[in-house]
Amino acid sequence: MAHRPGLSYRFTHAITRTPSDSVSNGIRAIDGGEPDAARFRGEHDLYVKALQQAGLMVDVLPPMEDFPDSCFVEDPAFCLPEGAIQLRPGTASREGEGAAIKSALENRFDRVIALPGRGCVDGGDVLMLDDVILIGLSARTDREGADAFAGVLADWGYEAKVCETPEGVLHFKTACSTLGDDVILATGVMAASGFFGDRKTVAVAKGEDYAANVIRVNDAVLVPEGYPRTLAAIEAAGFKTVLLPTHEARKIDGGLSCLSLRFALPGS
Ligand code: CIR
Repeated sequence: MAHRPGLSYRFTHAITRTPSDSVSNGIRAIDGGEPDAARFRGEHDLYVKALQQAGLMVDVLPPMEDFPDSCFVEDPAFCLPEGAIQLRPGTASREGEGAAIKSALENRFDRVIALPGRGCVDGGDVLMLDDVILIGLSARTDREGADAFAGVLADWGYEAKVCETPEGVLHFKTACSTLGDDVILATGVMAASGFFGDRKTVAVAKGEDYAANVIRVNDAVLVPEGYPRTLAAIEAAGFKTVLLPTHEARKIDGGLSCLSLRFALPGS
């Protein structure tokens, strides 16, 4: 696909969803205690403000008690300037989140389609770069889903590559992020994977793997607070940073990218 400078970080809009009270029952690999819903909503408010300060118009959707993980809106959809794709998250308690976010997508996009077939894709497994979209196979994203998704992207003029998310990593983007302009932030395992070709990588500091999930939004990189060595590495690479608390999201394996869908609408 043609190189589209800024595709991966120049955005005009975002969609988020306020954490529900049921977020305390969100899925987690290791039980490190329940997130507190009120505190989570406080952290979420700061997150929305940071997106607004970075220049985005943010749609904040109401909480959905039936879906404890529904504040992680990145997983049930994927957005491009041409339209949005309603995905099928690959775990039973989240399957309905795709249908639940459809009307919010339709408010912003003329073209909204559902992932064809029966396969599953979680948006957390999709890393959009400026010249390729990487799709990580994982416990949530299967081959059928990844191939169907790559087919839709090809129809829309985008090249996708399917990769194997390293063992023990929830989502592809749990272990890497784009900082924009061909610079990738990655854990040691991810950096060694070969997925990024000759792009420059900034290393996540040892013992700070959680900090691999950051988001570049226009001129700023939003970084979780509490990971000073990774923060210093990002700044040393020349990026302006904004720190955000993600203590409650972390308890249920969530990070900064998971909490929003970010996109650029033509003409805005
Ligand atoms: C889950 O396991 O689905 C949620 N507790 C966390 C989702 C994190 N989403 C993401 O990395 N994109």
